[in-house]
Amino acid sequence: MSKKSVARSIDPASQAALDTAEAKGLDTAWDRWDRMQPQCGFGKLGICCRICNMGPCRIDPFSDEEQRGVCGATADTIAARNLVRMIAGGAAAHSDHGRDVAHTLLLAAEGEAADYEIKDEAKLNALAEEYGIPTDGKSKKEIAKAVAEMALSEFGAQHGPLRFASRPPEALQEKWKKQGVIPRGIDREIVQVMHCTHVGVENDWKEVLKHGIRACLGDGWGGSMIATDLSDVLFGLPVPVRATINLGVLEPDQVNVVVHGHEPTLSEMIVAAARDPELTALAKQKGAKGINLAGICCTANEILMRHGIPVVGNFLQQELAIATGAVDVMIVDVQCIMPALGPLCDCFHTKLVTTSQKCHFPDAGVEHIEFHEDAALETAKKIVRLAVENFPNRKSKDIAIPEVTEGLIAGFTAENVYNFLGGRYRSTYRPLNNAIIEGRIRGLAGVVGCNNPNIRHDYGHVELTKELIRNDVLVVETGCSAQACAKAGLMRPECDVSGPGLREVCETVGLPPVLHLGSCVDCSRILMALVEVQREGGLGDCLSDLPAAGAAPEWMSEKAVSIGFYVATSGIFTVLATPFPTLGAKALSDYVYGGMAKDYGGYFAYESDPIKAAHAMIEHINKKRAALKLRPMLSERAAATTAAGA
Ligand code: SF4
Ligand code: MSK
Repeated sequence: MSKKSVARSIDPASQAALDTAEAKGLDTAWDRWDRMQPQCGFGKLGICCRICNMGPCRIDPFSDEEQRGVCGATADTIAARNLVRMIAGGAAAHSDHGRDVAHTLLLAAEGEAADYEIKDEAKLNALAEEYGIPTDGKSKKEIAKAVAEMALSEFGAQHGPLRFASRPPEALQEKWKKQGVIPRGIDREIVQVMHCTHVGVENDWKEVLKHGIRACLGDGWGGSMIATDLSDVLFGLPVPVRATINLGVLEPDQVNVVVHGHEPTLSEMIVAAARDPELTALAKQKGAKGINLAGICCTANEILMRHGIPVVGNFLQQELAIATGAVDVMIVDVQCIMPALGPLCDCFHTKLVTTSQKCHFPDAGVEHIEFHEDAALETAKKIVRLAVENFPNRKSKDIAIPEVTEGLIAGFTAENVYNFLGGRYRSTYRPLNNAIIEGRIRGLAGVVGCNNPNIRHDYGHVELTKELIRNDVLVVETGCSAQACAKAGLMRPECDVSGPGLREVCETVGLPPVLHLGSCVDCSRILMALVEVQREGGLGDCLSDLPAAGAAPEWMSEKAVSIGFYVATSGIFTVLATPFPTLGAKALSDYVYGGMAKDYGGYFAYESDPIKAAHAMIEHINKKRAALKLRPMLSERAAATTAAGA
């Protein structure tokens, strides 16, 4: 591997693909990132405003005098407005995904989407009960219709609170009430962010932030949670499943269909189409051994969790997958799909197919086959057929698939994850809580988020996670973070990086120390797992009492900002590798990186060194253990006994 590719990624498959891309003269996100340097300092500090046409206004962070925009906005107001608009963007993306799943459930219940069925009746009934929907004497479809309508009503509700906002402990709900941030309608909160950040509306930065907090809570405890719960109803609750990950899952002698994006309503149908006997026979006629379906980014996580479909890679590997020359069709829906894919696919035989009314490319070679629920399987088959027919167009000189794969176990949920940790015959969180209380497991960490060329690919996720498990912290992950750690072998039960207490617990039940909980909307599974741990008892009254912390080591998207804020305002200390763009605004930054703890229990820190970031989390977990008066860790007690005896 070249020094350049080794500096760009820790993943050997990506290093090889980067070298191939360079040899072929292809441009990647890393090249474009290099050419963007130096990036705009005002933008990084959050103190550039172009909200109205009196601007753009820039605040000089080195000025001795207080500077204001033309309208009089301070640096804090400007940065807060920019920040909450990022939250609104992220909350909108997640929530629109949730709305689409709810809409599909409604169509399925009404018989308008015949290709979908309701796979988890138990979860459907539990949701109906939570929503107060009577189920006696009603058919599955009638209950599903009522649940879908109730979920859809949460988006446009004018009055609150959101129903799932009553899921967390009362102590947390009280904090939200005191701050006035209990979310009402999901859409309403997003619209309110856009309104209050219009020129001359909300001029107090702290109030601006509260509008953003209401919107992110509407995402985490609303849109995202609806997306997760209703996906489970429609497509089935995941169960632990073995699978394979990395660029080497692409097959040289099969039709490679790669699905990229987020929404399982599409990817589930592609799974069915790729298994269609007629299409498989056609693939053989065309000279292929079969059809190989694989995924990128979060839609990969959706079909990995429920079907064990192999994963090509995470966000920064989307271009590298095309650069292998072996992808016959890449199907995309929404979110995290680089505009660069259009021109890149022109360099290969690869066909890029867009499927969503919300995502198009200007490039002539990109085909738009719009996906609608009423003809879901038919459309999916049409796209897979396109891949099969494109297979003979592959050019052998273009093919360069790095022979690197790794095994993993995925498919954990709030409903199943800790049951396994307690052993196969225990169905409560008690064993997990006891392991924490007794000092075998130090605490819990959620590590989530994207890739970003501003940090060596996967390095942040993998090094931070290794340091956490070495220190007996059980880690749960979603999104591209989960994929990074899976590629590094941390999601195999044989993973031997863990500290002694965590290793003992994991070996006893045959689980990895890092658990894959799904896609980025499934951060809601992390929230619910924490709720269950708190509810089990012995670890405090509020989520902020738990020995738990969060991290987003390579974040880049607005969705990550929304996730970060709903996690922190739910009480969880969260470490970012790179800060939010607010550092030019002192009062706002002081609050985000410390002050908000007194209002919500959680707050943020930023640290680019993943080992130091892990230790900031461990220190926080240790403080929470001390506040709960938990015994020292078993390993520390054993070391102390040995030292005393010596
Ligand atoms: Fe400048 Fe105020 Fe307009 Fe922003 S809203 S561009 S700070 S005048
Ligand atoms: S795909 S939001 S890069 S996690 Fe969910 Fe990955 Fe981040 Fe997109």
